[in-house]
Amino acid sequence: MIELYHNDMSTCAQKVRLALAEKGVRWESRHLDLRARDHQTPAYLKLNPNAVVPTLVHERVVIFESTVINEYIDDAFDGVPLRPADAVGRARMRLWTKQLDEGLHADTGVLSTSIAFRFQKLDKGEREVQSLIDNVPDPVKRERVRANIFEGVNSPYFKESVLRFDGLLARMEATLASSSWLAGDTYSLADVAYAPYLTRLEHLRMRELWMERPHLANWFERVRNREAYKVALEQWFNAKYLSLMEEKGEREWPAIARIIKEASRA
Ligand SMILES: N[C@@H](CCC(=O)N[C@@H](CS)C(=O)NCC(=O)O)C(=O)O
Repeated sequence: MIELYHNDMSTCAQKVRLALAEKGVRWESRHLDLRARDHQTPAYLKLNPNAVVPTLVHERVVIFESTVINEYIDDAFDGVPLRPADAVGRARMRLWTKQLDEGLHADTGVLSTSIAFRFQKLDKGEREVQSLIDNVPDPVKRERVRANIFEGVNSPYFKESVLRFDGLLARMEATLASSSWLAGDTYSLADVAYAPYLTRLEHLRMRELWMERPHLANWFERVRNREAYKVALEQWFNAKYLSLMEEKGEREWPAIARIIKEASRA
């Protein structure tokens, strides 16, 4: 049996659902409500001590960390290979997935929380928010989450996260100018990994960031037209999150555009 502990709108969970869908693997859903703090319960912490989704359980073997899970899925199940056949392609693929794990995923959390999700958390009341923050196991992440919830776009993390994303999109554009997919001419776990992050930027009304990046825009269009994207992402979209991100994203876009403009002049 394959069980996935996940959340409908979580980028890392989207990434794993996308790999499962591309491979045609059937799985059972264990959906966690992050607002209800299902991921901080003692039972879930036994599976994933980092108190985050996703976690895959395959025949009682527990695997967490979405990049690791996706490589496991490619190794363990039949279906179309999701890693390039050659060593160079695999190295390129891992350079892309590594960047998410080394900071860009955290940057997504900064943007999403500072712009939109902070309002859902603040609605729960002071005591519940403090408890949510105090139960984040990693102390560095704990302080980042605290700043993003209480300070929003004035959080000291916000500007750098915007600029790191802009830099990422520039690198994607340059790569996609000379290859169809991120790691070469075949769709791979690199494309699987980035599809949810572009989707998040789109939901936060930041799509102007690729208006003048035609290769990236074309890549995103091709990614979104895949059947697996519909099954793994679109079918799980949560209307409440979408409207919150749209409303708050629209409001903050001028500040984001200003950050990027000022950095380009500096
Ligand atoms: N490096 C982890 C990151 C997992 C992660 O940050 N998951 C988020 C959702 S995308 C989460 O569970 N957040 C809840 C929280 O931090 O309280 C992975 O790739 O699996």
